[in-house]
Amino acid sequence: MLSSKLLTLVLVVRPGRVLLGMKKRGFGVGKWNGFGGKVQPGESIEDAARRELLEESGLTVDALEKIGNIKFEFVGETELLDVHIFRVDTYNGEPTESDEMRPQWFECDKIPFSQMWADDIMWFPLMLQKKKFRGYFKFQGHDVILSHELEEVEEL
Ligand code: 6U4
Repeated sequence: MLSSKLLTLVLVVRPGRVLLGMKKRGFGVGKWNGFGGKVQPGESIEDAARRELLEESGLTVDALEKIGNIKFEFVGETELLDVHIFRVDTYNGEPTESDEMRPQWFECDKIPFSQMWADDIMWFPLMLQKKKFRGYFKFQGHDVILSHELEEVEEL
């Protein structure tokens, strides 16, 4: 039985654009990704998402919309990553580089999927259309997806 670790991932969207961060250290270093990280003990998933967004991008938000939940298995690891994904359309502040992330806006038709986690190209179109989804991805190393499931859902 695999145990699981709760994580958050926040995508900030403006009409026709999405904000991504270049991960400068830690898990996923060298990839463009949303903002997020581990949920701390005693913290709600949504509070963790707000905290990580502020720490990594300098932005604060009122409303976070739950948009997806994906579980990631890495072959050889005993812990699943249970990633709760949020979409944000209204925020306060200006994106600011942190020790962990370098934020940059991308046009929605120029998202740098070749420099992102391999699963992103499958679920970003749903996220951009505000469709909710659940998924499971089994990775071999950090680049190869061995199998996956992805479905649109009404509720998360
Ligand atoms: P800290 O505590 O900051 O040292 P770190 O090892 O850097 O931790 P963290 O907390 O930033 O990792 O969390 C990893 C982030 O990567 C989370 O936002 C979830 C996200 N993530 C993990 N696997 C992913 C995947 N396959 N696709 C994706 N995001 C993923 O789009």
